[in-house]
Amino acid sequence: ELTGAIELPPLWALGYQQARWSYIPDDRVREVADEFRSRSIPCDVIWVDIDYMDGFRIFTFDEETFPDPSGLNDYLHSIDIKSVWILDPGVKVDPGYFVYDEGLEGEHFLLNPDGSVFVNGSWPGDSAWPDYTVPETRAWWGSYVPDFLDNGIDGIWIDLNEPSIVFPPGIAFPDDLLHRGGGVLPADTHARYHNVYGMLMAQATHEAMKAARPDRRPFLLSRSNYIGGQRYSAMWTGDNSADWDHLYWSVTMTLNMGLSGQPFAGPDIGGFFKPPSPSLYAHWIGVGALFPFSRTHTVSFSPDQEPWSFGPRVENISRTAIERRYRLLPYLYTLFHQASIDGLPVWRPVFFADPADPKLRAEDHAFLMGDDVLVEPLLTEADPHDFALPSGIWRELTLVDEDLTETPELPVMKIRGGAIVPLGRVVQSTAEALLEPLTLLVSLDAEGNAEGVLYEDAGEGYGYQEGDYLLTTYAAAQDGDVVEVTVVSEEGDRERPDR
Ligand code: NBV
Repeated sequence: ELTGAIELPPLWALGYQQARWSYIPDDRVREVADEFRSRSIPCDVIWVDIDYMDGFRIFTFDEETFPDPSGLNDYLHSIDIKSVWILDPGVKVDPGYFVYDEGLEGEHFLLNPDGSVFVNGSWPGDSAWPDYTVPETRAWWGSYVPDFLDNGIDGIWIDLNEPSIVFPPGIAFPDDLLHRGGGVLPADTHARYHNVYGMLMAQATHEAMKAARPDRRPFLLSRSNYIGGQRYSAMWTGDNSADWDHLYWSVTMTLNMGLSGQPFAGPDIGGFFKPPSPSLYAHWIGVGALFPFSRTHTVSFSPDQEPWSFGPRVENISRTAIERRYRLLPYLYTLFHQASIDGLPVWRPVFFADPADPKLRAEDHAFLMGDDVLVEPLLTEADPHDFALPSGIWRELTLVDEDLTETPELPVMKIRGGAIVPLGRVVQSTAEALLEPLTLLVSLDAEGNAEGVLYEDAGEGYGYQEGDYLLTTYAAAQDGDVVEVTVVSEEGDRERPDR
């Protein structure tokens, strides 16, 4: 309650997403999107990294490689794929470049102790940095967002906002830089504001997205954030590498993010630095498709890192892993809805199942999705982990035609006895009707009862805040050979589909 909860994301942001630094030129973006469709691997989003810009100048497009961003996005939308484009905070020092000129003119940049504009090396070379502590600067930053989005851009990705210096690497912003502040934030040095810089950038971007498109829910991903920043942005776990340790840490980091109030998180699947072996990628996508935020991403000039890049076996594992995610989306969306109301994490440590059981406290390989689905991933190359699992009934769960004896890379998943988990069908993107049909997976407890919740709404926009949603609690009860499933309570004015 002190730090706030996430806003309900658009449904598409819960789909599988594909990135690299960078798909370039624009035709390559189309090609990758087509490839997902022709191989029938579900995908909702392709990401566009820094090379789309003209000389890394933010809010510009390179005329040769990305001459027509709107045309590119129209094409992606025609095959039900959204796009998310990156922005960095550093503004190229370049008289004549509108963002730099207007930033100088409006006194929006961070200052040295002597009052001159602080300049350091970012992607475009010498760069000046917006002082997001100033309300007018946040508004100024936001003033570029509507035109940017008008290119058909669906979501925004903000990077380097620790804030971090690219050239020379390894040095931090000086503590004595001056922030002007404003509103509730007093003028003070960078020592005070360093850790909230990323969140303030996320706030500025989020608010601008919302104002520019009041009928769409903003989807924003930030590398840096702060407690409370979950209100503005999802997060990924930064530049990991293709190591088994990093696969394991991606699970513990995401669990810890959830416990810290940020449920919408996930790693670069497959690892950012270094190419993953086929086996590592297969294990990573196996569990990666279940992360609250699920995206493959890799560094520049690395070998291809798409689900089909590691041969037919890994492609099949990836497809099955991602299909599992899409079947689970109604459940996942219901968990996001819950997180938006009360801040409960989407991924939960296993000890949530039984806080009184001390042997669960150290378990950080297995995890829970919500209360009802337990996941046992293989996160080590050798020496299989000995899972500490909660007592009670946990039944193995099959979502698609996965053959777990043939594909140990796909984590075993279990449903709690006493739970009803809502499932959709396998679709290629969330633009297709997920709940046609709706499946209720019923797992009875020892007394023959079960209960579960489904949240549904338009998947986009704010109609749900005016009642256009349905929150249904289903119950199941066994009577002899028959299990009867009934609606025991409902909330919301959305018309109940005829199913
Ligand atoms: O924009 C390029 C990369 C991006 O791909 C990555 O995800 C970010 O974490 N960005 C960092 C800057 C370069 C880091 C080496």
